[in-house]
Amino acid sequence: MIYKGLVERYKAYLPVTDKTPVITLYEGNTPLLRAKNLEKHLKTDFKIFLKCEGFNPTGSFKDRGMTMAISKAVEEGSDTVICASTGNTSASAAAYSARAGIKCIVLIPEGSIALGKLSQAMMHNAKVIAVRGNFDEALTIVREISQKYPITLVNSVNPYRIEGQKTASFEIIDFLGYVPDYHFIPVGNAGNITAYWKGYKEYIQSPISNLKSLAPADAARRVNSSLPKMMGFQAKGSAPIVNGKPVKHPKTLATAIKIGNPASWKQAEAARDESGGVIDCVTDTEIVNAYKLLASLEGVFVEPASAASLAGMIKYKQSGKLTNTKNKTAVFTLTGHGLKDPDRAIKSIKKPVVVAAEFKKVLKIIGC
Ligand code: AN7
Repeated sequence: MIYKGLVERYKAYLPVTDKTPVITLYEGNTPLLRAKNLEKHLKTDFKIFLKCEGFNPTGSFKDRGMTMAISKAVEEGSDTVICASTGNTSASAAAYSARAGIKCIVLIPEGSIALGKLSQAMMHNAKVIAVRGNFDEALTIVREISQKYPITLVNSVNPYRIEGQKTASFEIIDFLGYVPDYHFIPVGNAGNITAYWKGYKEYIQSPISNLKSLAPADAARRVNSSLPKMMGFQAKGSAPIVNGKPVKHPKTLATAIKIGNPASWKQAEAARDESGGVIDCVTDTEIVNAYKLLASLEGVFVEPASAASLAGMIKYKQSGKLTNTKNKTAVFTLTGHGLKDPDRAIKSIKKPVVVAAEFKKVLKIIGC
């Protein structure tokens, strides 16, 4: 069957009807890649799978939530949407709004979003407003605007965003045919960890999911025993959930997760506690290390925030906190594409060698 986007594929699990005007760029259906080079390099018993969300139409997982949020906004008669964003939400909202033919307003923290994301929002013709402040302040403003004016908020506090994003868990189960043991994921505003956890819980109870090993009658048992441990990782300078209090001036080079007061804080803690997982943090150095490993060992170029998931696993392994990993499956959500933030990539690697355009000089550099 020709793939027509995640709403079409998973409509039985989503709050849509035949009348919903589905706005889609055929998002979802992203690769779940086994990462054997990484397994070998890290000397781990884990079977590592990478959920490559950078392969979505605008280059991040946000498209899953945005197809739902924009479709529902149109269904409800809205002609304008608004969001605050560290970049990816704005790129996605702008693209889906363009496709729907509605207006899109985005507030971004000035100077703190990657260039690729800013260029997307602008190219898709959103009204881009850079505020002299951080993401959390921008979110407060757009929340207030959406309460006072007929403008639909499409940040992940919009429940349709979570509904769309939960389909990533469905795809993982459908692909593997079983539920993974661990799920590692970056945490910023905490919508995605909330969505994955909701998705896992709902899907294992579904009689039509592709769960080969689970008879429907056993579903209740599996809810308690076999859901993955949700392992969320914030950046150390922006780790409010780990610190137990909001961070006023969040810092990290992973600008996507530079968030000091996550909207879905409570839901993220619930995912952690119900699953027996953790929410912890990783340093920028650890993030960049994992970022380079993914690109150099697996051919998967992600943006820095995405690498927080792998950085977290490496940190836990090194500190001896991950035991009994033999034959266990760990899925890593790689949330956004590396091309979103080329500046960071160029800062993280050796510059190309420059030589004269001469055969012999080039040969010498190659070492022939
Ligand atoms: C690449 O775009 O919040 O914990 O405004 O872009 O669900 O917030 C982006 C978040 C991880 C964190 N990785 O996800 C925004 C925004 C990437 C991201 C996250 C984001 P949440």
